[in-house]
This record gives sequence, structure tokens and C-alpha cells, in this order.
Amino acid sequence: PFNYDSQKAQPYQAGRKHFAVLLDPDNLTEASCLNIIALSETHPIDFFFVGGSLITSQNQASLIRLLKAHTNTPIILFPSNSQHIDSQADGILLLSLISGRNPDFLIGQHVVAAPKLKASGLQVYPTGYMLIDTGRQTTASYMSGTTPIPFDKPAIAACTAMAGELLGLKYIYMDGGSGAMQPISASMIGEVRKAVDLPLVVGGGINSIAKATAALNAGADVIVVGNHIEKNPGFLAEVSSLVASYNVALDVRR
Ligand code: 1GP
Repeated sequence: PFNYDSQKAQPYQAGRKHFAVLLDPDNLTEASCLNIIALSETHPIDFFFVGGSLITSQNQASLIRLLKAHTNTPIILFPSNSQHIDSQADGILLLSLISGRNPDFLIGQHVVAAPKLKASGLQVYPTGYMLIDTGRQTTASYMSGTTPIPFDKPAIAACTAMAGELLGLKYIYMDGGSGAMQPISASMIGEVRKAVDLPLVVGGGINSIAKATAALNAGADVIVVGNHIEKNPGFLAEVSSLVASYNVALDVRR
């Protein structure tokens, strides 16, 4: 059932910077999605994340079919609950919401999902998911019934990530929420970076090259952009070039 080439099975490469484009099935038409895919062919990205904290349409399956038909970029599910598993994708972020204290999102949904995941053949990425308060209540925080980590408490974020690493999770995702008014602070990303050896995914409110640069410099290994690419697809090309410039520097240093 594991029908992947090795590159697809391990699309994450330690030491490199990565760029994930988040596609929310509720927010995209077929034409806008095709436009984003076309841009990603000329300006490479590492992953398409597909999902949202509340999906009101039935578009997820057709969005994944469209991606499958037009791109080889790995398609990774970013699910809000166990109903969003789709074996057409390549992988899934199995998110445990470790910033929260809602058992359903720490382990409950996972119990429901486990047999489906085992049968799906999806590459599973066990991820400690941390919501960070960036100024207003987000859909993710409201829907999960959890309190995000305060914006200016990097020690809480660092200890939460450490706990996730000690529990055996393989990735940490710090999320300020889609369309966040401000991104997660560089100082918080830096504290988490120092606290764990795990790959660090950072997203929420990255809508300028300066903000993307700040997250990468602070220690993000993967930056995620959703909203701003939906509004301004050309931003995909800009972030692609930025991330490539980090990796060129790394290649030269080797
Ligand atoms: C949200 O991290 C993602 O879950 C991306 O956020 O839509 O603000 O880019 P944006």
C-alpha cells in the first residue's frame, strides 16, 4: 500500500528551509487553484497543505484530485478533525493540539482516525500543534475550545514544545492562526528553536517577505503561507525565491 518514491516519502530534508502553501478548500475556485499550481511549477514549493479549521464546503476531495492531476508536489493534509482524512493525498499532519487542554484534540480524534490512517497508506507526520495568541480569537482556537499560548510567553511555548518532543512527536507546528494580524514573534520562535531538535513549522499571518524572513531567521524550518497567497498569488513566487536563497547559501557552505 505504500506506493511512494523515496523523495515523496521523505520530502522534509534536515538543514534546509522549506515552504508550504496552505490551500483552504473553502476559499479557492478551480481557476484560482490552477493558477497557484502553475506558479508552483515555475517557482517550486515543498508542500501543499490542504485543510482549514472549519471546512464548510464539500470541496476538499475535488481540490486534492485537482492537485493530483496537475502537480507532483507532495500533498499533505492539515486536518481539523478525523473526518478530513483522504487517502488521495500523500501524507497527513497528525496534529496533537499540545498547546490546549482539550483531550479530544490531544488524543480523542486520533483514536477515531487510527484505523482509517493505518488503512490509508498516507505518510503520517506526528506533529505537536501549538496555537499562539496573535491578537484575536482564531477559528482554530474557537473550534478546538482551547486557549492559545500567550503571545509574549516564549517560555510556555518552549516548554510545551519540549514536552511534545519528549512524548515522541516528530514535528512542532507553531500556528498564529490563518490571517493572523501579526505573525508569531521571532523571540518566541527562537526560544522554541533552542528548546527542541525537531523540525519547526511556523505559520499564521506571514504576508510579507520581511515577516517570512523573520520567521526563517528565528529558526523556522518550514514556513506556511495561506491567506496572503489566496489574495495575492504572486507572493508564492516571492517566498519561493526567498526560501531558495537560504538553501543556496547552505549548499555553498557544505
Ligand atoms: C494557518 O499557518 C496557517 O493555519 C497559515 O496562515 O493563512 O495566515 O498564512 P495564513
